[in-house]
Amino acid sequence: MKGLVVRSTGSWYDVNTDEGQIKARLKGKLRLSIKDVNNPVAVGDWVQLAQGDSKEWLITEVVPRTNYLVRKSTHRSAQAHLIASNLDQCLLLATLVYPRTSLGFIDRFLVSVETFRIPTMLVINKVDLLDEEGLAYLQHVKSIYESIGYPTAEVSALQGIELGKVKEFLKGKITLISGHSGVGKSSLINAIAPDLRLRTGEVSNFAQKGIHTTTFAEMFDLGEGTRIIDTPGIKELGLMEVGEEELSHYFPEMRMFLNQCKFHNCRHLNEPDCRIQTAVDKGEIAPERYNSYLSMIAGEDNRK
Ligand SMILES: Nc1nc2c(ncn2[C@@H]2O[C@H](COP(=O)(O)OP(=O)(O)OP(=O)(O)O)[C@@H](O)[C@H]2O)c(=O)[nH]1
Ligand SMILES: [Mg+2]
Ligand SMILES: [Zn+2]
Repeated sequence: MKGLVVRSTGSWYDVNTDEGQIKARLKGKLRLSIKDVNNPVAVGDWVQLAQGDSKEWLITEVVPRTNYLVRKSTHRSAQAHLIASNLDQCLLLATLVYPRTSLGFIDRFLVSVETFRIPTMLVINKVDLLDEEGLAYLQHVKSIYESIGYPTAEVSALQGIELGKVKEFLKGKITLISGHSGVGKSSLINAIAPDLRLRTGEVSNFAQKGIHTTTFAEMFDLGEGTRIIDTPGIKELGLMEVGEEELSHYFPEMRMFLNQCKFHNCRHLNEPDCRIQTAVDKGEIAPERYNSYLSMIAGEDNRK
């Protein structure tokens, strides 16, 4: 029997099958399909199931994935955790305040999705909290990402502001909702599908960070082919398989200039006649984006 994993706790899995939803465990040692990832099965995986000796359901095999996203397990750890797989698209939820999402984090996320060319919308939540200065910065952030092809939306999940654009984006697709803890992922899903009544948590006043209210990824079926995956907040994102020489391919605004540098192996740092550096000087590439590129090359600890 085949099924779709809709929830994973690490020790057991909720799997949707033709015979309804079942709970399953992993069969003995399931081969790890991706190197350096510590969970063999994730939400969104299609799996083969068989019944064990005491009739319990066992996952015996994972159907090859079309794509997946990973995050680092802990600080400086080489190990990574599979977030979800077989996605049609992603919605990155960010906030400019309470908590603040850095552009560096947004850019790391976008590089991750670009490695599989997963269409992604950037949604800025909690716009109700922004003062005049904050709203001006919001417009700046929006224009950076809109100009390089990412659709954006500015919303308030709490006050139900501007959710139409988000609903339209989600329609008929499997969408992963990701972002730091406390940005309002579960709140946004509740605003769109109130019947789900997902648990939401406070943002700590002291650290201005979320408290990891959602602890396991879970896929919800909203009907008519619309499925969304709520996930625990991520602290760090691993760029597992991205080498220095290919990083610029995952910056859409750099792609079109790539064969115009003097050296074909140009890293776009200090090399002479580099079209990317020229583009930054001419304002064709946002300095914020180029800075993110530089810190990813430097491997700096700016993942938060
Ligand atoms: N002011 C304001 N607060 C919001 C908004 N959306 C969510 N919040 C609040 O932000 C806090 C965190 O919301 P959650 O939905 O739990 O955040 P989350 O991203 O799911 O967090 P994790 O599950 O920990 O990853 C809650 O107190 C929400 O009420 C908004 O649009 N405006
Ligand atoms: Mg949550
Ligand atoms: Zn160059």
